Amino acid sequence: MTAVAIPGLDNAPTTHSRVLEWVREVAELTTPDRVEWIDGSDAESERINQKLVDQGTFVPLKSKPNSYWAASDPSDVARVEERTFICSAREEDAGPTNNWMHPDEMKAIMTELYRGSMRGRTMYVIPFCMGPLGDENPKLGVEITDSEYVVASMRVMTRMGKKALDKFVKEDGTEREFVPALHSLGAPLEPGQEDVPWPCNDTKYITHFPEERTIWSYGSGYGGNALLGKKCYSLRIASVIGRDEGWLAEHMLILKLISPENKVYYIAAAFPSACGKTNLAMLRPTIPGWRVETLGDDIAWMRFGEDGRLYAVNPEAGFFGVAPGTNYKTNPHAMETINKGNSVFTNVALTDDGDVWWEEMENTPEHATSWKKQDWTPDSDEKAAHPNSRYCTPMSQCPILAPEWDDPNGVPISAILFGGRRANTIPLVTESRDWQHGTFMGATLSSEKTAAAAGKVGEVRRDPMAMLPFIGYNAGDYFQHWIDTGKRADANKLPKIFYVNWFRRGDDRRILWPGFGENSRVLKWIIERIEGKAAASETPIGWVPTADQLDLNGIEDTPLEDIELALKVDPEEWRQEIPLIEEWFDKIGEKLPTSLRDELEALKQRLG
Ligand code: GTP
Ligand code: SPV
Ligand code: MN
Repeated sequence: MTAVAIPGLDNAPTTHSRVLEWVREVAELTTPDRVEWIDGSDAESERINQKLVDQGTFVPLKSKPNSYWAASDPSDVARVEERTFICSAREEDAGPTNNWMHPDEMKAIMTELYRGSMRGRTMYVIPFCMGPLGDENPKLGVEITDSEYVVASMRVMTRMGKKALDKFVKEDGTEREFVPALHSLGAPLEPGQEDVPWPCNDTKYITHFPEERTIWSYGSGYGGNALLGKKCYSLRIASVIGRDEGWLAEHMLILKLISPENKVYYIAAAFPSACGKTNLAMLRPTIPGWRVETLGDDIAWMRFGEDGRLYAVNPEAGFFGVAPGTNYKTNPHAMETINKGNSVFTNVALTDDGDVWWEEMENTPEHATSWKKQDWTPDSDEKAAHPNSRYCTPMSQCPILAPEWDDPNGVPISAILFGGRRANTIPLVTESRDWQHGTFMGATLSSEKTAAAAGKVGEVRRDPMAMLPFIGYNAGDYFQHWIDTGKRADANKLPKIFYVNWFRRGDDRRILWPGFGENSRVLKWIIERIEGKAAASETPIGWVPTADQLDLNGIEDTPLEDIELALKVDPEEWRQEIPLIEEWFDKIGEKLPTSLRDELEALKQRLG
């Protein structure tokens, strides 16, 4: 085969042979006009941001330094679960919850899509590292993309560029493994053709080859579809690696809770997309003396340390947070983080004075440009910001960032929370009886669908461990992996598992629990349960506090009846839940661990 001369292709700042081979292979297939190797420098970032401004993708904000507004194509606003595939060699390894196609068949289809797909564009090669660079075994990747927006976002969300590439070849010359992650917008430009601000393609594929640990993404420029270090690598591929190596890759925030006595506890919590991880991770406690620091808001990798405790690391370096609902009252720390600048805002509204705005933020403007680039006023019928609009901002700017956030050893987890968005049935907080029962809680987690993925919002679906769209293998095997994890440590060293629901509603649809900073009252109860200090009531579903067993001192504007309703365990509602759990377990099929069937039977018995 004759080598094609593509400017930049030969400027590789690495000797890593597989990187060089793969980049050449992709360049020859996608035929970009030029190749750029991303070093992560400030000068490079300025140049790429300027290109995004010139293309009309970015509008610089006047109110925040080095920050930009972007509006996506209205069809490209969220993850596309229907178009997301786990292409394991055997269908049963993808399991009943994933879309599957044979790798050969998928590669044949996608190779034809990629052929010439970068024509007229620049192909960027982004070396990146998920998790601390100081890890003795850093988790490396290379994303190839033809999107400048992806380059700018990966700079915020990951440790990337030269500092990551330096890890690819060890001092003794051996080459480390990395995850090749290929992304194309699928929007080639013919000579003379004018570009659009948000190129993408109606045909979309978000594809994972778990045995090869590779990712191929096509047609979307948005978030979890295109920033391949995030959901594709750190959850779908990492969950497979974790299964094989004995650790967990989870859709969890990591927070540090400091008691009035200065005792430190680390908590990990899994809530489905747009169900409160970022908000809990940056919580400002309303109870005196308690403090929270943040380590991560979306993903946790957890493995056992030498002391037998489970340690968590956040693989990311930025927050890709839901904008609507964020304000100085609900999440002041997120507001302070973004106000320091260096952020990208996608699908929020742009105010006339060059700032961003979204629903429920303070200072509603009299006029703004909506995410659809239309005139917007408070009287408009449409929302100013898309419900899944996002800010992309560096973690390092968070005012309550825990100093140990970049520690390769991670932090020892005392409690794991599972939570969903349920209008009924699920009480504010429930303590599991033990790890197996906690795994049952996670495996049967349910939530109303949100705008974070394309499709109908509001439908209740099972979202096991908040990982339904992110488990890279058979969900039954994943549950077994959780059960096995609990057997690998002393029960007293394992995190205790709790189930929370901030979203229970009264008859008039009002949310019963005030949430946000007030969730610190629930965290306090959880810690005091671990310490053996707080009281709880035994119920058929686990240990649940009554209102007088929670610290409600100084809680404002919330009637006691509402709190009692939020805490209520209604056996009738639970009896209605049982067939839904049975249906779900039937869907998982023969790989469902028998221990989880036993838990279901035991729950039925206790409900009578
Ligand atoms: P992803 O980034 O999609 O994974 O979402 P997330 O889990 O980080 O959710 P996030 O914290 O961004 O919250 C999503 C929405 O839930 C926002 O609109 C919040 O305002 C709302 N929310 C978060 N916490 C609470 C809470 O305690 N109570 C209520 N009522 N709403 C909340
Ligand atoms: C989620 O949907 O859970 C997110 C946003 O955190 S995305 O990066 O699009 O996956
Ligand atoms: Mn998420």
